[in-house]
Amino acid sequence: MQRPQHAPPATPPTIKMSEGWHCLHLYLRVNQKEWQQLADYQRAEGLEQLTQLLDPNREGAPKRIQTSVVSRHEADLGLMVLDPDPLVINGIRQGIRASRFGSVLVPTYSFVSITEISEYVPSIEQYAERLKREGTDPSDPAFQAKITAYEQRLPMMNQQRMYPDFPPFPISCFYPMNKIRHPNANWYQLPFSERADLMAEHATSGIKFAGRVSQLITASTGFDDWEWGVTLWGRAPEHIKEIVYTMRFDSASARYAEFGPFYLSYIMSPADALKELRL
Ligand code: 76R
Repeated sequence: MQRPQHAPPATPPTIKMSEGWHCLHLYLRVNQKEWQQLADYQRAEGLEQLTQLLDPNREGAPKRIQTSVVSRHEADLGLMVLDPDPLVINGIRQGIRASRFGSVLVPTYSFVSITEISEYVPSIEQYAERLKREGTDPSDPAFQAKITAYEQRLPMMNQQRMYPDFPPFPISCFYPMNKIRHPNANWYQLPFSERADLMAEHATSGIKFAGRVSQLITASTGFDDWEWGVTLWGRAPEHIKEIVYTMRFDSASARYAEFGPFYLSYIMSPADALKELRL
């Protein structure tokens, strides 16, 4: 039988994506009153359950899970969880709720997103075009050297965007952001070429922080109230302030970006984080 022209593709319905991972940022606050009501043996049990649940090396753990201790008062514990299966991620949230600490660790903020490769990451051809536009002569050996270096870097960079590893940095900063749709500054009405130029300026400004800050942009249009989640990891705290401040001057941010709340946190093992929380 002939398929009607607009039939959807014949792939089975699924909650997994064809590529990339689901991501959850989850922030929890200690309810001191609930904790005080637990007997010693219940506290010990809660600690044991949580240490086990959040252990990145346990069997069935999400592909990535990072624990941190949050600075601002809205939360005490921060979790960042990534996995191809959103129910494995949900298992962390439900596992906490169903544990002895279910009413002790109360979620106060969360952010749902997915990994992606931005449409503004230049292909090799676009990169070559940009070099030419910026005045590098294709007959100059430096031109070919840059192309070759980019060809080698791109697959690794794309792998890191879709299936990220956590960098070995002790500070994490998370915030959600949008590109605005204001009558006088509407990102979504700019032609692609203009947006690509603005994002190229943004990338050039960001690259200066290599080695001090590592970033992961996860997409949340349709998944959460903001369009992206920005996760930054810093080698030291001052780099976080500096990158966010500096990048506000990029035209893409200065004119078009708006930001939500910032959650700064200190990365620790689950056991150390729970100890820091005095649980
Ligand atoms: O990934 C890459 O390196 C390619 C270039 C690049 C893209 C496509 C890039 C580089 N970013 C890209 C996309 Mn970014 N980024 C932010 C923020 O605080 C702000 O002003 C905004 C929050 C920071 C701090 C940051 C850092 N970037 C994006 C997008 C998606 C746009 C889309 O797809 O529509 C957003 C929302 C966004 C926001 N960016 C870099 C950085 C840094 C540090 C870099 C350089 C990374 C490097 O070392 O290569």
